[in-house]
Amino acid sequence: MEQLSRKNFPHELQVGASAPAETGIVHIGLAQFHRAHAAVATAQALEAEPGPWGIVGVASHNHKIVDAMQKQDGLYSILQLTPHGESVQVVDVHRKFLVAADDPQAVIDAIAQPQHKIVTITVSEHGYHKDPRTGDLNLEDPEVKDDVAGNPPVTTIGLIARGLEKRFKESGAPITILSCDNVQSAGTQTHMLVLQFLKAAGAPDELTQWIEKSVTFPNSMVDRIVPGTTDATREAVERIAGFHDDVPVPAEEFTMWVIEDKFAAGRPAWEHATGVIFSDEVEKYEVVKLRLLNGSHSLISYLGGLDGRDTIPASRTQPFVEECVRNALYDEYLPSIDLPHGFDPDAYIAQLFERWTNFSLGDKTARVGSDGSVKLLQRIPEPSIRLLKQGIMPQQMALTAAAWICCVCPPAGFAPGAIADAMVEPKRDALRAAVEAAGAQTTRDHVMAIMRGGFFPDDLVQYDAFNERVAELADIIVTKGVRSAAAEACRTRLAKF
Ligand code: CS2
Repeated sequence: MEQLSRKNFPHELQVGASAPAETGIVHIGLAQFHRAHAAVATAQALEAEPGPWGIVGVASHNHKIVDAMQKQDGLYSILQLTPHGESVQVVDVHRKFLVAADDPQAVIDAIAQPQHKIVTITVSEHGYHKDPRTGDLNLEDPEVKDDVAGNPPVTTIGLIARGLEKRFKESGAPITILSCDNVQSAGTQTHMLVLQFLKAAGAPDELTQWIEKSVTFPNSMVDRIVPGTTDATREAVERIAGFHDDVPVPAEEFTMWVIEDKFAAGRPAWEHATGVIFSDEVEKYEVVKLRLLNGSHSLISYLGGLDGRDTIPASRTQPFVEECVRNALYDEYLPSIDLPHGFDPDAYIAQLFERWTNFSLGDKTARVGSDGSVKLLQRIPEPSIRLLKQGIMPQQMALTAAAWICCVCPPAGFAPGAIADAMVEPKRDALRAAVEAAGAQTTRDHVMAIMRGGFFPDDLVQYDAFNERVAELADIIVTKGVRSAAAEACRTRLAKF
């Protein structure tokens, strides 16, 4: 079957308009999420209002997507999977491609070029190199250390800081850095991390003053469930659209992007795109999404992983999982959130359950359960601390932590199964090392070594009762199974400690 390219561009399937040759956006992190989210919104914005908003797509390491998109003249498709059918759309907004690991200088140069007005980022939570205990830039991380020392940067924060440094020296033209990751106050955080990087690197005050004056870091909340591409995705695209695409992106229909309108040098007319809201309450929307959607997603994935459920819908439809998730939502997450004006939490939660029940999308339990060590930091500490302060045990937050530990660093003698084994966890070795260093023999000691091992914020693990509860629930998982641990967490909901 013929491969997708400009020669056979199926215009009837195009979403929005094509970008011009002129690039105005540098995007770092070319994997699934950006291509189903901000890239689509940009195509729709360009249809409503043409502008110089072609995208330079920067992959962090992976050549696969860059090579395929170049072969396809920048085109790729989105396979939208809904309970009422499938459809294919073609996106045409990427005009140049780079791989940061091969040529970091080219990325720095692109950030410095005055024609580029926005840098967007989707590098996932672990791309920010934060210290889990304090939330600051982790200056002990070897990659951060190297970047700060002046080597060609390998971290995203290093690339951005060096790009801004060059821009300041050359043109001083204003620019916007827009993080689109699941990080709370993502813009504010990126701003802080860039400044911490530059301070550690001994940057002059003039540079930081220029950043304060000419660079903006809007917060934004991004939402669309986008599973990984498989052969089945490629086959479905061939069947529906009649072309071969090496790198299609499967996605749900729902899409939402709430953005703070704080752009230093203009932006595409994103307000015309589906699901985009410009708001002054972005941080509230971020918290809503990070806790209600992402936090619950983690719980669904770890309970489901331990229960042998391969997909999110297969897990979420188990009554014991649903009960835990409802308790987590209504007892622990929702009361911790200052809701945006006019926001209807019941309608949002009802819609979440529908989205998690999308069997056609088939989002994998192992995908959502991956990178838990960085994701959970955005999800469970604050709601837990809020209840702990009131003397109430956040049972479902403790269950989330216990199930995560049992999946990715199982206590001796416990085999969590193939789904948990497939979860990618960058801290697997560090977790294991913490357990070994503590000489842990029992499940309790194993869990306590992790809880006290610097993987969670100090503000949370200072509550030893919480650590103990995580250990008790993990012990039940190991001895009696995940369903018993879930039942215990539900039985003791909102109990005082
Ligand atoms: C998921 C997210 O990976 C995860 O933990 O919760 O990728 C989720 O699918 C997206 O944030 C949806 O917008």
